Amino acid sequence: MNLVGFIDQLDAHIVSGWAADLDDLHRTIRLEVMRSDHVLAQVKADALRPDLKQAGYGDGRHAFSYEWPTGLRSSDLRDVWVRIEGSDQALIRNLARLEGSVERCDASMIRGWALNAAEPIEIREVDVYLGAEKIATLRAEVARPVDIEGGGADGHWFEYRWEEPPPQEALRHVSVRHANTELWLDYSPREEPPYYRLLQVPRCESPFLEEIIREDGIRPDLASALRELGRQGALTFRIRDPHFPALADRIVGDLASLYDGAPRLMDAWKHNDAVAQLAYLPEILELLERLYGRPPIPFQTLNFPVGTEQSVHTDTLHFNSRPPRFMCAVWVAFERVDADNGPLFYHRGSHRLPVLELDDVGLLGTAASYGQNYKLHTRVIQKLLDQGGYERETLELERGDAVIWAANLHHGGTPIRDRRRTRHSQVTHYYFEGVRYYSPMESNVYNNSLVAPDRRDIRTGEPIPNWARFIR
Ligand SMILES: O=C(O)CCC(=O)C(=O)O
Ligand SMILES: [Fe+2]
Repeated sequence: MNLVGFIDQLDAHIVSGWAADLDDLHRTIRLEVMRSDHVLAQVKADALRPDLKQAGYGDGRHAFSYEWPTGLRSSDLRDVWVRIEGSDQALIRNLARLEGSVERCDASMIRGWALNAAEPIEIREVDVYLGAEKIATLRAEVARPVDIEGGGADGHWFEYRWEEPPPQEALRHVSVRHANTELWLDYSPREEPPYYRLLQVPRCESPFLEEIIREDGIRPDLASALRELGRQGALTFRIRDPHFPALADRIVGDLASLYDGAPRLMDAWKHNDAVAQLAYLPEILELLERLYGRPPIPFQTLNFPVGTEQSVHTDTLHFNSRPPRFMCAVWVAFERVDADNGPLFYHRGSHRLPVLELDDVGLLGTAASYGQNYKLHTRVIQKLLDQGGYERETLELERGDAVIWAANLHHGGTPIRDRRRTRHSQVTHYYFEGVRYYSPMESNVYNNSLVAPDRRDIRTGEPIPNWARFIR
């Protein structure tokens, strides 16, 4: 869901406005008119507004209005808000000019200011997050702290003091938004963040990796894993979890009768617990968080009984994000993979090539052109690789070996030489917290259409929040 819309009018007689889901403009949004915590009315945003149609919001049927049956005192109006039914996501006032900034975030406190510049007497609330968890809601209503000169607005400051000092690492996962909106506050502390934290790329892919390793005091073994993944685009490791052998056997056994001749089974995690457990094995999640600098979210699985013989491709064409490249695959061997049963191949360092989405190669995504688009895209990336410099590597692995590959790594499956051989394996795809994810095969960034199917967190089955936050 990618909400747009506003409250255009709110007075003693009426509340009205519009709301639409940019990801699905045919959808009708159901809203609740609220006073503080009480639902006053339920309304549908489905009335026609020609200006919305003209502006490209589908058929323009996205307006709502609600007249107070008995009128409303103006003193009550400040407690009125409108939210998406059953959620805490609110529409903001069209007049609102919400501003704010986090000015300090360290081991003693988080401090900043927030206001509605269109109505400066209004007191705004902010939600403070640590990663995906909301840790506080604060009123931005205190005077400017004495030690801050200039900047910010007097009387609109908030302050959060930690009960216990958080680990240094956690401070980078703090973010603050205007309460109940998707408007995140800028982060402009008095001390500017260093340049290597401004760049919103996975830690392992940062061109400033050496600075990060030095400044964060990263341990040598993690540092060499980061360098390896950063340079090659792939990293192999051994799964140590004592439950792995039993899980692998269960997966192979449980799925055996389900392939029915198909070369792969998509999203078996939905009905098979062992597949799901492998996707969120703690050691995999921990490693990915260290390598990417954000917590991973497993969202898709593929199980293979035999080699895929898939031609060279990049997973960024299927799953990308803003900021980009916050997606990766972890491929796990359930049995030995050698030259005969179709090992994976990849091109060393090819993840550093530009991410090419459909529009980059002059194509637009529609269901009808899927196969043709895929073919043309493949032809371009194949030619880029042919220009050389990206040595082809084949991954021969033992049971229990795993490989992480970067979102834009150019890879595939080699031909099977011995058709009697199986190649039981599972790949899990991960997004990372606080990114806007989408499927480039169905999207068009120039048209502001980032389309993502319903993506669920394999750990919970819940939809994965789809908005971006900066992490510094
Ligand atoms: O397992 C293979 O041979 C390739 C799998 C792959 O490329 C993928 O799942 O994205
Ligand atoms: Fe792939």
